[in-house]
Amino acid sequence: MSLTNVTLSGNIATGSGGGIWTSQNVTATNVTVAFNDASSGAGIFTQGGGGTISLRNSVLHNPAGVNANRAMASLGNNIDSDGTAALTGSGDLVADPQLAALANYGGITPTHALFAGSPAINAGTSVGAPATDQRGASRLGVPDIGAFEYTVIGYEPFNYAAGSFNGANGGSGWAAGWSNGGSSTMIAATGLQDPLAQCRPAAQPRC
Ligand SMILES: [Ca+2]
Repeated sequence: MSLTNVTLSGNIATGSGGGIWTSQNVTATNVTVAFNDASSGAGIFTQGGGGTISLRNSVLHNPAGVNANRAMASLGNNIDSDGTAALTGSGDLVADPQLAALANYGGITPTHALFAGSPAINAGTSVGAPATDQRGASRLGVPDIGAFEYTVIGYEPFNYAAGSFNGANGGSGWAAGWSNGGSSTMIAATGLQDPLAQCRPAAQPRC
């Protein structure tokens, strides 16, 4: 069985294998297996003598139990939050992936968004990774680990180089300037015109 861009979340098994129970080979690429529960192998349970689980760019985070009941094969760049899958591939991490709640973050199926600062961000491998995430959003730069690609929703602070601009209107003028240094704060000063200037005899005698 092959899984790509799949989230397996919140499943409960009374026995073993909350997220996946298998006795066959499984290859998981950019899969998130999270918050599942079972007495053995809350995330993934592999039947003894069964197949091999091969993980690439995948997240295992099932704090109600253990992520894996036995060691799994790594194709690189996974997060196994409790280390029970005993992954030894390049880029494998034992860390909290910092997953947001399962919800609709776009696309047609729920996903676990990544919080800013998640170690999954830009920590995957591009080798064998899909061009989009589970939602259909493009992978940005280095692929993230798991089924969700981190994207900033809204705006980010931005910097301007320091500068200024000036203009003139009816002789009174206006001026504005801005400063850099980590914010988008704009500082402006306006020189208001004299409202009676055009009514003065020299400019418009009949006003
Ligand atoms: Ca990325």
